[in-house]
Amino acid sequence: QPSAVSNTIQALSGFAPEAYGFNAPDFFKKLNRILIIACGTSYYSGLVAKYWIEKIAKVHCNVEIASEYRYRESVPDPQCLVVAISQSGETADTLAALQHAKNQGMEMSLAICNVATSSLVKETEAHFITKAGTEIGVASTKAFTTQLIALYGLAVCIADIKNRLEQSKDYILDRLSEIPSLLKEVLSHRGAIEEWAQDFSNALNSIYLGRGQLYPVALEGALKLKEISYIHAEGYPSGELKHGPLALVDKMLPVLVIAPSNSLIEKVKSNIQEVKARKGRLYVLTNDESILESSTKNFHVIQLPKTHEDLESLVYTVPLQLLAYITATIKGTDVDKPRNLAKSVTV
Ligand code: F1P
Repeated sequence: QPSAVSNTIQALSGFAPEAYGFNAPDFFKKLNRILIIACGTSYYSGLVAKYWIEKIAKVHCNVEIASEYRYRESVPDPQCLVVAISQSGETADTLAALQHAKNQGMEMSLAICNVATSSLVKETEAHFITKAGTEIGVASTKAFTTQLIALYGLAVCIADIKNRLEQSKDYILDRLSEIPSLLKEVLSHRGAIEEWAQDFSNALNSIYLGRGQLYPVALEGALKLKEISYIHAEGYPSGELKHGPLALVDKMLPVLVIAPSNSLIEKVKSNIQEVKARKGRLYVLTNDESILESSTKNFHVIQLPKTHEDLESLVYTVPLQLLAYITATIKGTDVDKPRNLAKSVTV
């Protein structure tokens, strides 16, 4: 992960539009909306990107599941940039959704893809190739984090061209460049994650909670656990807990909470209390001192490094991938080739 992320940061070329294949910054100047289409893990990276594109570039952004979007009518907008995200670039639903967007009059398209020779790259006007290297496993891991880097870079790049950047590009790049070493630090928590994995491997169901851009990270963490360990896991926005999922919480249910000390932390703390009051087994990833202090037998806490709020999705993804990996290893499932799944779904 650290080297794949580092290589992808380098490929951003300091947030230059050329890194995305756009020679003329005019392309970015005139766009007023972004439509992201993708499936599975790539869809979740798109959901994180919506936070960045709207916050940093201040451009409207819709994120659509490609397998749904391809069959419905949307309002054509010639100034909309269609961003298709795919590790393989061969996912049939994503290719069909791209074609569908073009048929509806949306001609500007960008691929965020890991394979330069893929059909998706051929069918888009511009592209950014992520540096995830060869993804051996069927379940995407490095593809997700490198897609996040590409999408964060896109938000910064558009904001810069539209004169909407609140800090200098150099400052933002320095901050982003710290991520690979933070990921190394995250990986050093393997011992604690192994203990969590022992508990998860005995569970039938689990819940993952996150708020803001960490909600899609909760979805992705839950998907990884489902894909490779076959344990049922659902990701929810923490605030949604009281609108239904709270009924599931009892002393048998592991509830994983992504709780960095950011602007939403007080809300997340009250969500943690809601679970605690119902005797749920809590597994909390945080860098908040007061949460660390309250760790008990049924309240497990791992301390992660601090980073800027905008980049927390990168730091909090990797422990979830590691948790899924170790849980699957304990269960003895094939982590590289899970049952019923294909590397790219081409039909
Ligand atoms: C999309 C995807 C993956 C998933 C599995 C099936 O692939 O849903 O996210 O892990 O491998 O395909 P892609 O379009 O990103 O290649």
